[in-house]
Amino acid sequence: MPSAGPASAGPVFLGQNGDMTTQDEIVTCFRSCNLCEAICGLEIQLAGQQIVSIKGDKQDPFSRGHICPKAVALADIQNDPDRLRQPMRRVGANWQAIGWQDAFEMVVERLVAIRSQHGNDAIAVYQGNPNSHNYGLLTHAGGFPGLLRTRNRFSATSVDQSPQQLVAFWMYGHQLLLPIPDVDRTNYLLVIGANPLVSNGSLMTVPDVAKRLGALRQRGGRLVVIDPRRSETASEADAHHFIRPGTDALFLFALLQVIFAENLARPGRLAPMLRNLEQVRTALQGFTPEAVAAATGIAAADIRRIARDFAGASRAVCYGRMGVSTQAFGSLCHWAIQLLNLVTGNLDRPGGSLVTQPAVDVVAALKARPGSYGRWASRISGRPEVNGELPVAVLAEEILQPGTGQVHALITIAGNPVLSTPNGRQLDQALGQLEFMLAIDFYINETTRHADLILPPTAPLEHDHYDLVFNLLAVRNVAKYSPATLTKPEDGMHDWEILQALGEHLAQRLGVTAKRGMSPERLIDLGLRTGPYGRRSAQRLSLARLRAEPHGIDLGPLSSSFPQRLATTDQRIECAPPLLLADVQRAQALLEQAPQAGQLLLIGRRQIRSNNSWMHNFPRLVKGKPRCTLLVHPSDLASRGLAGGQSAQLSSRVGCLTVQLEADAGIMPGTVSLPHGWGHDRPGIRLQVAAAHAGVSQNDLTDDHLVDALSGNAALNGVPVSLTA
Ligand SMILES: Nc1nc2c(c(=O)[nH]1)N[C@H]1C(S)=C(S)[C@@H](COP(=O)(O)OP(=O)(O)OC[C@H]3O[C@@H](n4cnc5c(=O)[nH]c(N)nc54)[C@H](O)[C@@H]3O)O[C@H]1N2
Ligand SMILES: Nc1nc2c(c(=O)[nH]1)N[C@H]1C(S)=C(S)[C@@H](COP(=O)(O)OP(=O)(O)OC[C@H]3O[C@@H](n4cnc5c(=O)[nH]c(N)nc54)[C@H](O)[C@@H]3O)O[C@H]1N2
Ligand code: SF4
Ligand SMILES: [Mo]
Repeated sequence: MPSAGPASAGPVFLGQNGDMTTQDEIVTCFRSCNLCEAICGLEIQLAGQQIVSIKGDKQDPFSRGHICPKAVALADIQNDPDRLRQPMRRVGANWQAIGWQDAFEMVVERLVAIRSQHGNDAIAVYQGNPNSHNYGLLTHAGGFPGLLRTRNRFSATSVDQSPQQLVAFWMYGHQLLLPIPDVDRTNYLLVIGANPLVSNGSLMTVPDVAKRLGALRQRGGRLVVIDPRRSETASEADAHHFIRPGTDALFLFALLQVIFAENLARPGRLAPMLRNLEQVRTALQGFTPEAVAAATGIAAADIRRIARDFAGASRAVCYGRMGVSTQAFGSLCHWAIQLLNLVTGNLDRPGGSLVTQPAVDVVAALKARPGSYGRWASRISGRPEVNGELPVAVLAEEILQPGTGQVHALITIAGNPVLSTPNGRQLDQALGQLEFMLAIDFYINETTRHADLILPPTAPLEHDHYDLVFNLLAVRNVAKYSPATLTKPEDGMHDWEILQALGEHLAQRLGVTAKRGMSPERLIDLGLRTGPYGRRSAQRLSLARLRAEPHGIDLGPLSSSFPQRLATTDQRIECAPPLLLADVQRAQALLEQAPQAGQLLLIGRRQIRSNNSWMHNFPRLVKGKPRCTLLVHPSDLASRGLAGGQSAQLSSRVGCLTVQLEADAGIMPGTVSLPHGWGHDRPGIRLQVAAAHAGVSQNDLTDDHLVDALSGNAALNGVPVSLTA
């Protein structure tokens, strides 16, 4: 099994800048790392504008000095010769630098022309993962993209957590009322389809997760992991059970069935807040452990024991992420996870799962946007809109298939959908056919190489930061403001400034008034002052107050807040949202499908030195053995006459790849695993290091037709594949 690498890296000295002068005084700055959800505190030493070292900030009350090997890559991004620093316009196969004003005018001219010829929906927008990690992109997301008034809005949400938001909307009344596992106080953590020791937590901001899981076990708590691979997290658990990919809904339903049938349900103080729990009990009564054992691959006795232990624990929480989101039953899985926490009285209880109370109350700010479903549907496949977006699995067909409403132009903002969305090869081809494409990004990569124009924002250390999203998802209530570490280059623009300028140009052209918004910084100040720890509270938080606390502020553990925080009209929890209840039938059908002999199901795997698709251009993160390997169980290799170290053909309905095989007894027989985000060997990209460590793209095999039927979220896990010499 490939190792996860060190959980925390010591200080790293970054002496690769030849122009660093010894005369410069060393200055120490503090900020949060914004690369992943863990928001680790960093201590950065500078000599002038040169980064001397990046290490964990021991005084950050939340991350306590923890960092991972990616943190030092913030310096690599800063110094990367491939990173774009000025707008680039494509002329044939070449790129030409152009000025910002010319670029903005070109964008507006092209977009307005396409819109008047083909209508509003002819322009699609795709927003990638770093949007959530860059607060200016969030505070200014309404302006320019909003002015386009297109129904073809897409984002990485639909290759990620869309089912979780949909379930939260239906059960709790708001898509962002996401209960977070209280890992620091629980006594039983059931992890299903997540690998926090590598991902550092997701929809659970939990820096230093290894230490926190260690503490759980030290206080006598149990960690139980359900995963088709003995992941790094599973290796540290008290118990790990292999599960056949995509069958988790059955397993979770069986846990609920046991809890109901054995009268172990104890919703406690939640009882008066619940609507329609009885309907759930009735709908799930056929899912006994015995009924689901064969399909899931988990013995009935194990399922029964997990149900009893979970219900019997003084404080327990079930937590599921990518493995149960990006699969064909993502919404059912996340519904069942909420129900499990709820019926055992662990929802909204310390040591269970609780919604947070962040200093900038994003849920309150987005009160008018609680969520939505099916207000419109995609043109070709008829996939319903979820929270204002269509599933990105349909983007390629919306570009490729002619007709009224066809997409002719695309704007990508901090995204690389060619490598990150299902059937990426098809999207790659579709992008080549657009009339116009704009990318707001600082790399020429697999996606942006198709753009007519790339507008590069400042690099992470050149702008300030406040975590709007991850404070909302954190296992403690915390707040921290990170001022810019480095000076903004003279001709540089921040992401939010680019959006604002584009919005102003477009508004002017359309003859509408552009709202010149406040800067992100001022918006945060306002949010802090009017928020739960603001002027009407003891803490009196403001931006000035946070500036004076460079390591951040701890605002305490999560606390119970239901029914007050519930956003449903009657402040009750809907246990049986009708569309979820109806979808149980689909899971029922899964029960009857016996696993086919010899069939292989493809799943993904994250690696500590990767971050989705965009951090393979830094030598320190790609050095060592090639990591883009296909993990195969030795018995599956033997039955095909294959061996580890060889290469072989892996194919799915949509594509075929030559992959490097790696024998691994830690993967469930019948399952194979390939990491995503690789495949940097395409012509025209400008990522020298990544191209030399290209690997293959898992999403050339994932299938755009495989989605969770309810949410349209891509089923990136559990893709049927065949493996041949
Ligand atoms: N098969 C498979 N596919 C997956 C996944 C999986 O597990 N398996 N995971 C999915 C998940 S969870 C996610 S979130 C998606 C991610 O999908 P995407 O967001 O589409 O892909 P990223 O690799 O995160 O690409 C980020 C892009 O943003 C640029 N960028 C980085 N920082 C900034 C910034 O501050 N501003 C701007 N303007 N640009 C920036 C980078 O150069 C890069 O081009 O991938 C999904 N795809
Ligand atoms: N180092 C690193 N950290 C990251 C990222 C990264 O790319 N690299 N990406 C960030 C992002 S955008 C996100 S969304 C998070 C994701 O955070 P996680 O969800 O914790 O990360 P994954 O590694 O995708 O974990 C999914 C797990 O589900 C398992 N799995 C696959 N299919 C199934 C299934 O059908 N059932 C079950 N029960 N399990 C299954 C996989 O084996 C894997 O262990 O990580 C974030 N952190
Ligand atoms: S775990 Fe995430 S936030 Fe922490 S240092 Fe690594 S990339 Fe940055
Ligand atoms: Mo993600």
